[in-house]
Amino acid sequence: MMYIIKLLLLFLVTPLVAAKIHTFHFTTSWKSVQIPGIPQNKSVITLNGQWPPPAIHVNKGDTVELYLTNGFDDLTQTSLHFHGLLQTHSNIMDGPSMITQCPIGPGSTFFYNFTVNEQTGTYWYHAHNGAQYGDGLRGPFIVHDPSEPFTYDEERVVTLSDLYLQKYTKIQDEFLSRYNPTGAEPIPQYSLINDRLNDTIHFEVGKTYLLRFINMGLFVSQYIQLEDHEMTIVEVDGVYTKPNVTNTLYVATGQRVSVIVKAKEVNPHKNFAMVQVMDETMLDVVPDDLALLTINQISYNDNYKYPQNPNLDVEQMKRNSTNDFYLTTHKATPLLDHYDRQIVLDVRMQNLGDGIKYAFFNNVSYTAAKLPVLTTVLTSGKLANDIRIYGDNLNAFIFEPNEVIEVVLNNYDTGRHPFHLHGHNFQVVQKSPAFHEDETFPDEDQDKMTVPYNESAPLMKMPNLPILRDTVILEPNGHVVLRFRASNPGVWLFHCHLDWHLQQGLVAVFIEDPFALQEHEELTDNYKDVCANVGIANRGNAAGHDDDWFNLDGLPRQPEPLPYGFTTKGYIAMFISVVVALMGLWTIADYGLTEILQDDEAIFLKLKAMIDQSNNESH
Ligand SMILES: [Cu+2]
Repeated sequence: MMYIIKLLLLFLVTPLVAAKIHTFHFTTSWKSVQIPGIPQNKSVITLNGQWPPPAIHVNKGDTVELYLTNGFDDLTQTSLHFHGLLQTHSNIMDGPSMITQCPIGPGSTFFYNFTVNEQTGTYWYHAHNGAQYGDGLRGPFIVHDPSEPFTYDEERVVTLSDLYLQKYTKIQDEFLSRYNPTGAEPIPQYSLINDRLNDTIHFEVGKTYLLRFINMGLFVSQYIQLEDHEMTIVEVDGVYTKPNVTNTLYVATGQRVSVIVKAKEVNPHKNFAMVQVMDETMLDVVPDDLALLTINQISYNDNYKYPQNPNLDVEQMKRNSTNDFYLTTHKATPLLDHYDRQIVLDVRMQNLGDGIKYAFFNNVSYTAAKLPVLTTVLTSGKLANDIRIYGDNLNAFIFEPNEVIEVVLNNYDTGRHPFHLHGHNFQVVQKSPAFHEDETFPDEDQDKMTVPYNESAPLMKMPNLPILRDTVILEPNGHVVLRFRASNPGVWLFHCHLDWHLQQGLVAVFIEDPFALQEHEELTDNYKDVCANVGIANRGNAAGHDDDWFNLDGLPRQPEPLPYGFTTKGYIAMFISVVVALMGLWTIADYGLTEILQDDEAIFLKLKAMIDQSNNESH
């Protein structure tokens, strides 16, 4: 009898918790829009003619079926990544172009079909094809949880981003140009919040709110502070944390932070400022007309006055922002107390022989192969765990099943880099502060200034309960150490989420348990059609060969190094002196000037002659 009752109960309960399927049919197109608060028009990528793209809300365990059709009329290619989702047994749905799929060409449709399984919390989706998401193809992806370890009355999604008025391809071309030899990152024109210049968040007296902050920007980290309201961090990157009270958040591109905020218990008879501040240390120059700080409104009543700048001490605010290294997860996840495999990645920025500044892990600047890496894994049979078939320009690493991986990142660069791993949350087991942040010194001194990880004398005590997340900041001239278990077969990208650096090649490819991946996944007809549409083969090694898997003739490679005897500093000094001599002026961040220069082939030819001559002399 008991059994029958149980069965009946099960029958009654099951439909209530049944996973839902969320189906989307999206077609991309360009459209010039007026973003609220921004005086200029901006050409953005719309989905079905709409911008901004919709926030996707699902429940734990739900399935997403998303048909993305390339409707661009200008040969723009695309692809979509669901940032933070582990895609267990659905690596093929992860999205990065030339890693787990071909770019979707005009007229072609890629079918993204996956289940979110056990994950909950705050995620986002974005184009993963060049710096394309900067033109607006990105949106929140929220996984609701019936049993969250905290309570609140209402939630608000708050997206932060930086806005460039020019089209991403134009900025990308000028950035990766011999006329930008210092690799100065393009400076955005505006900060956005919820896809407008300023936003109002409505609070009601006595209520409690969950604010989900997502930095969907291309480049700049953002500080957030609420006037006269306390924030309690309860989630980072889809991982619940022990409650942590703070008054300042620091959110790097790719990162998410959710906080609980209690509204005032009695009517305050005023509204409050929510201050958003760009991390200006990331900018090579701060143009006069760039507003680093914007004031948003926590409104109790729209008839109250719009809040003024509460005159924050911005420097103090920066010092007070929460260091995620000291957060702990809500569900105790003990330290992975050893590693089976250590991967040390030294981050450097250097010019190659074409005069362009590239980014490197251990002197390799990721250069996309001829085929998506997943195609090579799934068509190479027993050779899939032979690193040679992937070529030597991907920064590819193959992981054995379930080994504990330790990734050490040493920053031989003065920049701040938000590193993101697909397919995993990693434990942050070391996170150094910045070193020599306020000093300027030549590239040649990087080795002296950088403090790499020293395993025999770690800077911090190994945390017993380390924070888990999917995007972590690597501080200037410092280091971070990350650990995770290779228990999710797939091809997973590891890259800087400062998207300009991704374009410069700051990328590694982790090929995790390739034989298990072959068992679980196969190239679908849709996958192959999308590749065929853009002329990419569906079988072969990194150079596209499938007759001899070790033949890498024609492998796309990074350019040759600068000529012998040429330091980066020497090259840039010479470049600048030539340009100054020819043009009479030079501003590294002046892309208007760059445009004029790019037409002037004569300058480059003269430079090249000087390099060649100098090269001959030095041999
Ligand atoms: Cu970076």
